[in-house]
Amino acid sequence: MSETVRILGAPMDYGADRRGVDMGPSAIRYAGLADRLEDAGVTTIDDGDLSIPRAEERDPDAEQPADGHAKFLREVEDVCTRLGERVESALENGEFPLVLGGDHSVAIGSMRGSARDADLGAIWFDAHADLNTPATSPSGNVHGMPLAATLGRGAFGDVDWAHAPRVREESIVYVGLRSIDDRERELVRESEMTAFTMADIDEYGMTAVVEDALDVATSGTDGVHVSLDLDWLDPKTAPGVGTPVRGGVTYREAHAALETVATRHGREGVVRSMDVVEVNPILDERNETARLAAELTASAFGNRIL
Ligand code: 6HN
Ligand code: MN
Ligand code: MN
Ligand code: MN
Repeated sequence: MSETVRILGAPMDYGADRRGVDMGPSAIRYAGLADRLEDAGVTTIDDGDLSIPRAEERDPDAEQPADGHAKFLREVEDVCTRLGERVESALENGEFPLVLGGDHSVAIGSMRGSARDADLGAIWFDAHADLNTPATSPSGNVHGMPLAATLGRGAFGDVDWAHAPRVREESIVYVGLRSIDDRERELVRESEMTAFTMADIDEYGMTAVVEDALDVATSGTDGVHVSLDLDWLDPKTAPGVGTPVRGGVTYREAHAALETVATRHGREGVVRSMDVVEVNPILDERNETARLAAELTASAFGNRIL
């Protein structure tokens, strides 16, 4: 029986400074996501997009934590609560929830929904650590905070919807880290998370790194969430992102990584949920980044040459 993937669009841009990521879901669909997934042998159902008020209609500072700054916190809360429910019901139906962002704060909702009935590990394919709390964030942008939210750190400890108690630090693995804020560096070092930086990929090779990442994220968990931030790739390959960082993953390394995920998923069914985030069509060149997002997602389900 083939796997059924439920596509959930979350066109949210509250968490990032550069407008345009709200068009990510459309661009990724237009780039052929469903066809690529069908080529990979899965059945797809498209749930459409969550309806999300425009940022201009809202006050970013309407509700703020006592210490620190997290813009549009109330709006992110609303979207992630609704998204988490959709993720959860897809899993209850025996489907695989695939969330299309939107900025990376959508992952708070994906992970919360996916962890409702399971101990969840996570693989974070990203240039960034996304571990700031409202108190450490240099920008106040929630897309730099989804892991802190998921872990209930700092002010997020008081925010019920944000915390996903069934995600433990030691089950979270970074792959491709290369841009960390000073205070965030301390947080990563002091944490129980595993971090594979770009230097580790240079040294050991992508396939070996992702094999190790999967070992860590599956150990003692019921399944893994894969979070794919397109700024993980080098900006020459994926220009359509709001926070590009040079020295990123190449086209071939990226495919190798997701194919390694697919091999393991095909054998053991270890992946429960996934999100694909931070595609910004306004900054993109001829929808290249969205096309890459569609291709890489299909690779995660085993779209191979032979
Ligand atoms: N992303 N560390 C920076 C911040 O503002 O907290 C950048 C975060 C980027 C987040 O790309 O998902
Ligand atoms: Mn990110
Ligand atoms: Mn990033
Ligand atoms: Mn809590």
